[in-house]
Amino acid sequence: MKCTAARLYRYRLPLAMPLPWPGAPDTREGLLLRVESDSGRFGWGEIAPLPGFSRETLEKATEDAVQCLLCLKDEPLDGLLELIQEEGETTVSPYPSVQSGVAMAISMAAGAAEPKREQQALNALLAGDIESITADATRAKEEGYLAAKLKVGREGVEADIERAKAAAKALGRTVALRFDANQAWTLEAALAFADGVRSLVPEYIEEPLRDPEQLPDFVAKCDVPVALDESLDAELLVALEGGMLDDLEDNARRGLPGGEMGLPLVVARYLIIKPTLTGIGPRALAHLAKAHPKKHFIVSSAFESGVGLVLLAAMAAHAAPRNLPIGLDTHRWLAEDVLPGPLPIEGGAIDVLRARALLEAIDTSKLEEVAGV
Ligand code: OSB
Ligand code: MG
Repeated sequence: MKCTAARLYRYRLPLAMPLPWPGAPDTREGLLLRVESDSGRFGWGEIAPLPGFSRETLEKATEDAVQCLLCLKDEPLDGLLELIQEEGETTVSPYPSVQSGVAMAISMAAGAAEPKREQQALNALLAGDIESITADATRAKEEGYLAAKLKVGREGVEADIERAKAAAKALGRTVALRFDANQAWTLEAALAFADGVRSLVPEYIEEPLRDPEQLPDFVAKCDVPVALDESLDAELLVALEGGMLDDLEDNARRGLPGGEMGLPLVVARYLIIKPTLTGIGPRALAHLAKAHPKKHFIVSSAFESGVGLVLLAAMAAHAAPRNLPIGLDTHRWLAEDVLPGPLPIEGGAIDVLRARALLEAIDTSKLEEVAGV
């Protein structure tokens, strides 16, 4: 099986509401990659650096992705897959957004990243004041969501504890409650929050600390599980792929010096995987999840288009052994989409097979082609 054609398209989508950080762009722009194989299969990838989060700009990613097209043409897909798997996605491009987009397109075209379940559970995002939290949490519970994630860290700790209690009350006992503090707190503030929400038995707190190197202290002093997001950068993931975690754990257990940088990785039970920002593809994630059965890997979006969201759901359903709810709720920000229909989300889960079928029906004549081979 070889790659017979590869095309890059650019999209620009209006937003239903402003992206939630200062200085964010007012439309979402990115690239879609479509590769075809001589077996008649095709694969999609999305390349959409997120301004304010990605180091690469869309212009840089575009230049690089165009170079990638030239390398794909007429190459055997198996060889490309092997290259990505053995040497890591960094062989493809220096940019995470390009790495994950190319890895997704190739593995889909090769049939090497097939979903292992039909339904992928999702997590609902909660933000805002107590009134909107209560309304959104009530709806999430009614719709059948199994997890909801409350954004915290923007107001005082006491206010956040009240917001958390309101969320927990509306969610009841059957919906897992997660928190994301986006590195807002000092160790003291984080411990105060954890103490205030202990009785709610949260599933985890994502990035509680301004200084993630203090995560081992946090974990030593409280029993709320921790998730890494911002501090799980591409380099740390590559190290994880290289089997570093075992060495780190071993050193930590024996009190040996060195490797402190990786200690957050040792103490975190949950790892939030944003492929667009970290460059990981479906095969590498499957490999990681297999090698680290005690960690929970949670695929999460970074405001991709519907195509990217479908691919992320498929990636989770391929690679994550447990159907832990994943973070795709960013689709609420899109006022329009490149997909020919709405995402098949029902009962707090996305139907991965119907979602992938949407990719088959994309009308490429309506997309702006940037390059093709
Ligand atoms: O705050 O975790 C964040 C998306 C892009 C950049 C930062 C973040 C996010 C999300 C994605 O919150 C959705 C999720 O993780 O559930
Ligand atoms: Mg986060």
